[in-house]
Amino acid sequence: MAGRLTEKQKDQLETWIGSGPKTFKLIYNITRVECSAQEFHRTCDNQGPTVTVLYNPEGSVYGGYAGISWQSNGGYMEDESAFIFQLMYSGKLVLNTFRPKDASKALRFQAQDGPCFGCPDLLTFTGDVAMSVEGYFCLNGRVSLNNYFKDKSVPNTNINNGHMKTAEIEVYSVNDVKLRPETKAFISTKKTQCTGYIWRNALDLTDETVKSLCQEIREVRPKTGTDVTDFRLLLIGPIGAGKSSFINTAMSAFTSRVMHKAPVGTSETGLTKQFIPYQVRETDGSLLHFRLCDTPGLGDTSSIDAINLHFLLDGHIPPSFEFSSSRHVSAKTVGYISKPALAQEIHSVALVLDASTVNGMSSTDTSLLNYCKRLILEKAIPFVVILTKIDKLHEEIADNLTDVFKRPEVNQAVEKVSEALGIPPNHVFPVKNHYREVETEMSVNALSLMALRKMVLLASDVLDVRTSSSKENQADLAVTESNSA
Ligand SMILES: Nc1nc2c(ncn2[C@@H]2O[C@H](COP(=O)(O)OP(=O)(O)O)[C@@H](O)[C@H]2O)c(=O)[nH]1
Ligand SMILES: [Mg+2]
Repeated sequence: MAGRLTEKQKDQLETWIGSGPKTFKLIYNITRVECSAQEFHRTCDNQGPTVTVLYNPEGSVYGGYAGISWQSNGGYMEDESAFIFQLMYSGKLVLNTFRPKDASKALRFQAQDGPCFGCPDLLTFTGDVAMSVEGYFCLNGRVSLNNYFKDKSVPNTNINNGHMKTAEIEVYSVNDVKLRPETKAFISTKKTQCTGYIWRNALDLTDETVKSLCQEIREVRPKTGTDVTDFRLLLIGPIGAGKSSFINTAMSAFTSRVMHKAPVGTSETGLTKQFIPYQVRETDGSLLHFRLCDTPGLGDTSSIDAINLHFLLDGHIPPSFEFSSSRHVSAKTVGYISKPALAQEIHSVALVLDASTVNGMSSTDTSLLNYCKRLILEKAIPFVVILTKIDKLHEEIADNLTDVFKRPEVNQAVEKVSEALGIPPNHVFPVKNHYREVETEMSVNALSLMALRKMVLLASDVLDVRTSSSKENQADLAVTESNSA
């Protein structure tokens, strides 16, 4: 089950915890379960390290990390690794950690308390707290730094806005990603470089990985009450890069048979002529909560250029729309959606590139791709790169994908794209598509699911921001209207 904590916030917490790659699994939250110390201890005791996160109505996000398991035995526990943190204050990014000044009472284990750090420096709640009619919890805890945690001269009110009214508390269990010994050694020698790249190194391309990635992706869905039923994930890239093949490959991972829904092939003008948002089904027929949007090729002479891309990103283009290289889309184009709903906008984009061609990319290619990237980022849409055809980089990769993250050819292609486009290596996903296989391959599935998971998670983050900002706009509008009435 996905929580409110964004991928970026998890990355930040991982850095603060500071002992390598981590997974975050939501194990308790007060809106789904109840705000009850008994429930908290029932689900969170003996679960190893955890992060507790509070979200208040003003958009402040703060909490605490416990490096050892919660207990209900009534005592204090020393924890050098514990810290209190803030990630947002009143909707703005504010990053702070408050480390113990005396770690001997870093955690308090009272059965009648929710998560409690210090004596108390951060007490979430005691006993049971009911949800108010407005949907908030007026917690009976407090923020009171400078007892057992340093306050770094930050007033408590600059963390919790001076109150404990809270929309949500989440507790995540935090686990080390299991690294193979050679990966650990690699990390310690290259610690500061491309940690995300190494992170992927940690995942074995096995049946188990595929199952858990499928489960993770299945659970990410748009919040109820937003009118959005699925995330729109857009694939763009040069003709023949493997966009349509990637869609088929990602679909295959959920059905365990090779899918051929999106037409694939080589042709100078490209086989895909239309914008098609494909729905993805599982073997039992149930729909997943995203659409993979296929497009014709990107480039000067093909039909998607920066102007058409602009309309596509904003949601003006209807499904099955056929682009033409001789005419740009405009407000007069038949089928043009003049006021796209949030559900029709694009929520994340993958630029698909053929890994075997990245070394020969001309400066014209690079500048067009950079232009598209800037356009996408200007619209605050998250962006990743999918590097297809890695099997073409070396025959050993074609034969065996399991060591893909250790292959220098793959590393070099990732670095090259990361440099050319100015994006971090952990946003570049090497994949091989099913293109000649008749049965699905686990390693192929796993790589495509890693890319898909990132796209879905980024889309989910962006939709949260867009829905909260459109709510704020509506509230502003309501105020303006009532003022002018
Ligand atoms: N070797 C190899 N060929 C691929 C891969 N992905 C796609 N192809 C081939 O590349 C060609 C173009 O693929 P397609 O998906 O139609 O590209 P699109 O124009 O970007 O949609 C097809 O012949 C595919 O079989 C891959 O990962 N490895
Ligand atoms: Mg295509």
